[in-house]
Amino acid sequence: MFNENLFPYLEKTDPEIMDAMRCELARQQGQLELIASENFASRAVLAALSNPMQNKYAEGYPGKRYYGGCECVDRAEELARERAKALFGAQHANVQPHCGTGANITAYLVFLKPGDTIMGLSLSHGGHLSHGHPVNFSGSFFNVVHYEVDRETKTLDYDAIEKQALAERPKLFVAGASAYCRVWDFKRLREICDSIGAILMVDMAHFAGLVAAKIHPDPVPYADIVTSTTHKTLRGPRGGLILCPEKYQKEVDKINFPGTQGGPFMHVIAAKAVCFKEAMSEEFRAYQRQVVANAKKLSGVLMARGFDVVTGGTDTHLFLVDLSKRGLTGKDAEKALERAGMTVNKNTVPFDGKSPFVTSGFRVGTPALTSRGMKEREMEELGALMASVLEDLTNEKTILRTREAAGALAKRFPLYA
Ligand code: DSN
Repeated sequence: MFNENLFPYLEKTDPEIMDAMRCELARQQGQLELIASENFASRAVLAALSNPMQNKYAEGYPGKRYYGGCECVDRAEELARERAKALFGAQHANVQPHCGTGANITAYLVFLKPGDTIMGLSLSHGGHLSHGHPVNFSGSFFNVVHYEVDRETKTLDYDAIEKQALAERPKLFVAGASAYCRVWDFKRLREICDSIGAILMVDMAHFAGLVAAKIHPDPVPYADIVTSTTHKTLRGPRGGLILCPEKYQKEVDKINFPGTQGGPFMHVIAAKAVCFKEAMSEEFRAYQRQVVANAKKLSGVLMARGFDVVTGGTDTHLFLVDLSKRGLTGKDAEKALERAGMTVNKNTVPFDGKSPFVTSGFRVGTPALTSRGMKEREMEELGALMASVLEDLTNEKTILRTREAAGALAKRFPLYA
């Protein structure tokens, strides 16, 4: 049937793109990937992404499409929906959003009209652009009130959030973040939302894998709507997901298509189905436990070397290193670490005085390296390498020596080899 090795065709038709792809593969294999939102999908997920369903138009939903010939893709979408529902214990799943922000756009439009008030975590305190930042659609369509973390503990202060919510009375409250490393109290947020008649939306994009493995509080029983991506801790294809109770099913599906999207990416939906199946396994749950254990270990090693980790540790797959006391910027740290074979991203820390292009810190995540099989022992090694670069950021000899050591560590845990 279908030729499983497609690369010779790409090589022949477009050697320049083949070369760029080889370059990226070598980068992923040779570098230590610590970007908290990235991961390495399984070969099964990659295979599903490269399948002929990509050729199929299937506007609509299984059994109710605007095109003929949808019987095979219907099976894939049904499987994806049913698996997502079973994995997260949700009454309804929409697996069509192309990305997390797309899922959020749909979620907002199910409940809100332009000009309504939303309340989301400020970007500089760990929130996400699509939670009301002025440069994003969410910030220009809606009236936005931002909550922040506590100045002292750098964690969420639910009493302060309640006070602010009572004063501002948002129509919708967004929980979730891209750079917050502690768990969320969804029950308390539900109570706050109930007291003002607000919708509770949870964007679990970052910690969805942890929720699936039942090692993070579960938002599904408390939220009116849950959005996610499928490629971060969940380790699937790039894409979005929406979960909701049955009572919102019709509206969610209608706003997603035809409301905000056109034809669904059926090959990506097939790959999402594979991802959800993988996430139901005991192996996946063990993987998620290791992701968190690795993040705790790596942050511990850096703290033992004298680095400030925001909130003094982590409950999840990520943490933030605050360099302000050392007089370093996240921008310089990111550059030096990259040259030393470790990929992180600069990130503002709460109450940061520096711009998002410079920042006083950087974000570290362990999902990708844990997918390569690394455990606490390797986190010790990696923490020592990171610290040696950060302690002497402009020392070329250290950078080159570390680059070699990082490459050797990567080689011991082969990726797609
Ligand atoms: N850009 C993602 C992250 O890095 O957290 C969120 O969309």
